[in-house]
Amino acid sequence: MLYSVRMRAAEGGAHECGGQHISGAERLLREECLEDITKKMIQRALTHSRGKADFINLTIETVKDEAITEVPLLPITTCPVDSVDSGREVAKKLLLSAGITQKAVEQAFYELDHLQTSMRGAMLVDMITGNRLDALAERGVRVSRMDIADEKSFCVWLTSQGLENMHVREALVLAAKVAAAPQIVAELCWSDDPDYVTGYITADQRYHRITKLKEMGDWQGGRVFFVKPDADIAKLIQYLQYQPVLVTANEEMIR
Ligand code: WAQ
Ligand code: MG
Repeated sequence: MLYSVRMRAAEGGAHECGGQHISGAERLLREECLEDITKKMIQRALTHSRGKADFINLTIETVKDEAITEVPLLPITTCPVDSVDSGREVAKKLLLSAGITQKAVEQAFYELDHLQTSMRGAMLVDMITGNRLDALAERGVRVSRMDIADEKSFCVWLTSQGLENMHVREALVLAAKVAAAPQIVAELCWSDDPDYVTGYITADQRYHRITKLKEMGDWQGGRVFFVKPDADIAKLIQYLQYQPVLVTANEEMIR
C-alpha cells in the first residue's frame, strides 16, 4: 500500500481565502518515507524563493495497490537558448508541429503572461480554438497522486545527465502522467519560482527542455495542457487529479 501525500502552501492566508500560492508538492510514498518527506515539504514551504508560507495544507491518504497504473517516463531533449525570445520561438514551433493552432498557441502564452496572481494548477486549453476548458480560474487543475516508481535509479540517472534538481525531477513525473492522458496533445510550462527560467514543452511523447522561457526574477509561471476537441473534460480532470500513477523508466534510459 502507498500513501498519497499532497502539500500546498500560501502566504497571506489559505489559497481559497486569497492567499498567494507559494509552493506545492505531490508524491506517492511508502509508509517508512512519510515522516522524512513531509518534513522536507514543510521546510520547503517555509523557505521558498516565492516567500514564507503562513498557510500549509498537508494531506495524507492511503492508495490501494490495485488502483495504481504505470506510465512511461518521457525521453528528454535539452534545447539551449540565450534569450526568452528565442526560447519562446522554439516552444511555439514545437507546439505548432504538434498540431496546435497558431491561435491556441498565442492564447496560451497570452494567458500565462497575464495571470493576475500565480496559479497552483494548470489551464486546460482547446488545441484548436484556444478556449479555456476548465472552469477553475486562478486555481486550475492540480495534477496529483503520481511519483517515480524507482526513485533511487532515477536520481542516479538524473545526476549522470547533470539534471539532478527538484524542478526537473518533479516536472518529469508530472509531464509523464499528463502526456499519458489520451485527451492531451501537448503541454507548455515554466516555473513560477523567480530564480528558475528553464521551461519545457511536451509534445509527441517527448520532454523538450528549453533553457530560457522567462526572465530571471519573474514571478509569473504556470502550465497549459492542450486538449483535443470533443474530449471528455470531466473524465480528464478526474484522471489528472485522482488516478494514482507511477512513472517507470525504460531500461535504456536508466541503467
Ligand atoms: N498540477 C498542475 N499544475 C501545476 C502543478 C501540478 N501538480 N504543479 C505546478 N503547477 C503549475 C502551477 O501553475 C505553478 O504555478 C506552475 O505550474 C509552476 O510550478 O529544468 O518548477 O513547480 O526540466 O514552479 C520546469 C523545467 C520547471 C524543469 C517547472 O514548476 C527542467 C517548475 P513549478
Ligand atoms: Mg513553483
